[in-house]
Amino acid sequence: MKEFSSTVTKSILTGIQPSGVITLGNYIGAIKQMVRMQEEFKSTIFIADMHAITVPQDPNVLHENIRSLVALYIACGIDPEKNIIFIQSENEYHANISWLLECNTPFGELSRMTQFKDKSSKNVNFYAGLFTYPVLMAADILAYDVDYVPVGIDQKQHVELARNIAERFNKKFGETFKIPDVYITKEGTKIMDLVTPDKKMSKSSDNPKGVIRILDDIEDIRKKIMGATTDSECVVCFDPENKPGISNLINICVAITGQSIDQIEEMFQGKNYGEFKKYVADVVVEEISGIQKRYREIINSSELDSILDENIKIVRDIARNKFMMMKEKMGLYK
Ligand code: ATP
Ligand code: LTN
Repeated sequence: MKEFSSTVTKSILTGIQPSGVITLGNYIGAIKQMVRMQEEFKSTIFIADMHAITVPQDPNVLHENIRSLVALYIACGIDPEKNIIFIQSENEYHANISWLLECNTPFGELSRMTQFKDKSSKNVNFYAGLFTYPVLMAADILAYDVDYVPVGIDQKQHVELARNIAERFNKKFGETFKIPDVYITKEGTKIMDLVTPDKKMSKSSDNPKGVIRILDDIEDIRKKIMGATTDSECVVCFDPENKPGISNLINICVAITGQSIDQIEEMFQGKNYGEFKKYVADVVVEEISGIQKRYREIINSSELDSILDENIKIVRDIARNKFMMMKEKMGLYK
């Protein structure tokens, strides 16, 4: 059993889809934040592989990505001693809970999910799972009675849905779930695509030049940053509306170095964009090189398997209890 320090009382849970190698955006917006929070919270972090199959995946690539993501979590600083790390599909109770919740989720409420509207508009041949996916996300969260769900702003609506589902269920069937709060990363940490800085940097993007993946070749990372879209002004100042490219690079620096926006603007007063980009590339490359080195040490180790084997037992028990409780309250046979 994981030993948490006695001062740690509140809990957090988050998941990332293994829909590709994680990006600098996922690292800054989600993982780095979990690393910070692991000192203060009972932390659970999982690989949302059942969410990844809501859009078509190549089975071999998906399989690789799942293990790789576990190793990346650890390489990025998620401490297996302080976190329960597991793979969602290894705990079948998530899907079981999700079905019971689906039968208590109004169709209209799901139709309002903006991520569904976005993703379904890109492809006419989408599947039912893409529509019901936020309910599975609610199940992931509600199974564990967590206090906070740290996610980027794009996931806020889904956590709010989980709260609504839990409140409605509690009212209808009696107290069953803790109502979780969304924990949003700081405003500045939404990392944008380097080529089209009005779009968020995303794992599943089809423009490789705009996206930095944590396992990219180090020289390619440098090139991508040096080639990032900027503007014609040549002034390093934070203005997301009029200077989205430069503001995005400033955000990246702030997140990695811990400097303030003012400090960065001051450092580059009177300097050109080439010098600024070189600095950004240096800090990013230094951070990512360390992660890649740790990743190579972990990816094939048996330690990874032991961690997963130990953790799945813990989370299956917790989720199973919640499922049995729900079954009983809903009048299902048990
Ligand atoms: P996909 O392209 O498959 O939708 P994604 O890159 O958007 O993937 P998710 O798996 O949806 O990433 O998100 C994992 C976590 O990373 C979430 O908490 C999300 O809010 C956060 N995140 C994703 N992209 C960014 C970004 N560009 N900046 C900051 N946080 C991000
Ligand atoms: N839907 C999220 C990943 C995710 C998640 C969760 C995050 C699945 N289940 C539960 C927090 C809590 C995404 O696409 N980023």
